[in-house]
Amino acid sequence: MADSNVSYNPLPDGERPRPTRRRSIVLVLSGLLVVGFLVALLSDNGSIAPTNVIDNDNNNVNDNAQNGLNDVSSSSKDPERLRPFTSASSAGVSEKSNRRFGARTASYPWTNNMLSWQRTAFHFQPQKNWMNDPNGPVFYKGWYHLFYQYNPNGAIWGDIVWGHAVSKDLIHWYHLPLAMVADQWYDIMGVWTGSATILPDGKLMMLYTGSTNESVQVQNLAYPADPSDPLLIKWVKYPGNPVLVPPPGIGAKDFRDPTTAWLTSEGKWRIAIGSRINRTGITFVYDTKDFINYELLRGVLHGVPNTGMWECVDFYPVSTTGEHGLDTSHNGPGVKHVVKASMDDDRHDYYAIGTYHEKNVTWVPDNPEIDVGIGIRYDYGLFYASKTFYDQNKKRRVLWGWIGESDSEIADVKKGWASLQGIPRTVALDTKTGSNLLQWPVEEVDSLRLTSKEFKKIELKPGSVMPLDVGSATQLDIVAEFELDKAALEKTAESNVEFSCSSSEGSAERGALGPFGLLVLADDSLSEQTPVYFYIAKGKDGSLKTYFCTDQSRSSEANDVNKSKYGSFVPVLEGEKFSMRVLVDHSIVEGFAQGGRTTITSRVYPTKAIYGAARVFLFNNATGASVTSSLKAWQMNSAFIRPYPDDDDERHSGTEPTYEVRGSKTKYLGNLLTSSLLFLNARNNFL
Ligand code: DQQ
Repeated sequence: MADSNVSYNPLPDGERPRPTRRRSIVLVLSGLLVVGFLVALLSDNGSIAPTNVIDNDNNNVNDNAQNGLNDVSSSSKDPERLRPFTSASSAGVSEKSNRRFGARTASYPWTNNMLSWQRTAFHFQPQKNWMNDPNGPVFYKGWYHLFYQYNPNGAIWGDIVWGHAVSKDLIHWYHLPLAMVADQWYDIMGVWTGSATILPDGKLMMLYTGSTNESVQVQNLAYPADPSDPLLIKWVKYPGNPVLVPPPGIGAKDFRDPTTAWLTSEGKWRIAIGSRINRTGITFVYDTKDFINYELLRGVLHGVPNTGMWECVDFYPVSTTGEHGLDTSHNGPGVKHVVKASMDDDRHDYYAIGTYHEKNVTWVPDNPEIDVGIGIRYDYGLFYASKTFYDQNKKRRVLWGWIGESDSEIADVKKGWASLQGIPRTVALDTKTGSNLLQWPVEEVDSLRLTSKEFKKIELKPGSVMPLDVGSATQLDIVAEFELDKAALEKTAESNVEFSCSSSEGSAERGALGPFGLLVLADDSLSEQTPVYFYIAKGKDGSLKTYFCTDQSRSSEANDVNKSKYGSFVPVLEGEKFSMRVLVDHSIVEGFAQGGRTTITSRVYPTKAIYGAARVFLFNNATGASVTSSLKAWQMNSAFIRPYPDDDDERHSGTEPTYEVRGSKTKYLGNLLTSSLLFLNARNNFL
C-alpha cells in the first residue's frame, strides 16, 4: 500500500461540477506549459536517436489492412452493425489488427465443430462477443477485479463499454453486469481504457478515457457507488467529467489511457497519459490532489522519436533485490522503474527499464539502444494493451495482456466471440541479467494441473521427431529442459549469426545447433503442428546467441489464418539449461523461455489437430548436435468462468463457487475424480 501518512482530499459525496473558473485557470496554465514544452520538444526532436530494433519481429498486420466493407457472414447476429473498416490509428482504437483475411479472402469452410474447439478452457473470456484491453485490474476487499473493453453487440470492435468479472484466484471468474456503459456526452462514443488507484484509506478511483460525442479523447473519473460492496457492481461517473481534455496542440484523438496514479514525495498523485507529437510517442504527466483538478507538468515523462502514438502506457517500480512486487508509489533505493507503451503503429507492447527522477518528472532508460518502442517487448507474439497492478494480497505485480485473434473476422463472427486475456503473469526484474523482466504464469495456474507424465533424458539425434504420449493434448502445461551435446557445441564453427525467428524458414531452417523443442497441437501425420523451439547461433568468437521462436507456418491447413513466425533473442546464462514452459489451451499457445525472460503468445487454429487428434512431439532439427530433453506435461483442468450466481446462498458462500455439469450442481473444490470428469465436460457448458 501507499504511504498512509500522506494526505489527500477525498471526493465530496454528491459532487457538483467543479467551478469553471478554476478549471479555466488550470486549462490556461496547462496550455502555456504545453506550448513551452512543445517548442522545447520539437526543437529537440531527434536528440533521442532511434536505434536498431533488437530482433523486433514486427509482423505489422495493419500493413495488410484492406479497405472494404466488413463482410461478415450471414450468420451475423447483428447485421446493422456492419461498417466500413477504418484505420485503427485514425479511430484511436483497437479494431481487429489482423484484417489480412477480410472480405476479399476466400474463407476456409470452418465447421462448427472446429470453431467450438477454439474456445479456451482456462483463459478469461466473456461469454460471447468482442473483448480487447484489460482495464482497471485491482484487488479489492478480497476479490480480484478485471474490467475489460467489451462490445456487447457483436464479435467485432465497436460500441465499447466496460465488461467486469471477479475472481478469488485470478483463474476462476464470475461475470458481473457491465461496469460502465456509454451514456454521457463525454464517453458516448466509447468507454475506453483506464486504470484503478487505491488510496491509502482504501477508496478506489478509476480514471478512464472517454470518446466524446465529437470523438475527442478526454479523461474521466469514476468511483464505486457503494465502496462497501466487494463486488463493486455499481459505478458513479463524476458529475464534473471530463477531468482532463487534450492539451492545446495535441490531436483530439491522441490523448488516452490514464495510468494508475502514484504518490510523489510531496503527497500529490501523479498519472501518465499516452500521446504523440508528430511521430514522437510521448507520455504526459499530471499531478493531482483529488483526482478532479490536475496540473500538467512541464516536459514529458518520456518520449521516443519515430514510434508513433503510445497507447496504454504503464509505469511501475521493480525491486532490484528480489522478485516481490512493489506498490506503484514505492520509490527509493533498490528500485528501478519500468515504462511500457503499446505502439499503435505496430500493435506490440514494448518496455524498458530505467531510472525515475521524481523532481525532474522524467524517466531515463538504462540503455537508450533498447528504449521504449525500439527494444524489448513483453511478448513476441500477440499481446497488446497490457496493464499491470500491484496485488497487495500476495505482494506481487501482475500483468494482464489482451490476446487478439489472428483468424478472419468472418470466422470470429461465426463463432460469436473474439479475443482472450492471456494467463495473468507475475512480472519482476530479472536480477541475474538486470536487463529484462521475468514474466511467469501466476502460481494459481498450477492449481489446474491434473495428472502428469514425466519423460527423463530423452536423446534426440539430429533430424529426429519423437511422439510423447501425454494423453489428451489440448489443455496442457509443459515444462521442458534441453541440453545440447557439449562436443558438438564446441566443435561447431560459426553458425547462423544473423538469425531471426520471423524471417527464417521457421522450424524447417536447419542449423548446426538448432532448432529443437516441442511440436504442440500437431496431428499424427504432422501435417499440422506448432513448433515452439530454441535456435542457437554461434559467433566467430565462439559466443552463443539463443533464440526462442514459435512457427505458425504449419499450424493450420486453413488459408485464412495468420501463419507468421514469432520470436526473439533470449539470454541464457553460464551453467543454465535451455528451458521452456508452454501452456496450451485450445487456440492459444503461450511460451515462456528461461524462466520468462522471453515470451511468445500465439493463436492457432488447426483443422485436424483438435480434440482427441491433437498430439505433442519433441523434435531436434539441428544438423550437427544431439539434444537431451527432460520434461513434465500436466493435463490442465478447465477453469470456471461463468455468471455470478443469482442464488443468494451461493452468492454468500464466499470462495466456493459452484458450477453445472450436465444439469447437476457441484462444488468446484471437490475431489480429483470430479475434477477430471469436469475437465472433459465443463467447457461444453460455455459453447
Ligand atoms: N483500446 C482502447 C483505447 C486504447 C486501445 C479502445 C488500445 O483506449 O488506446 O478500445 O488497444
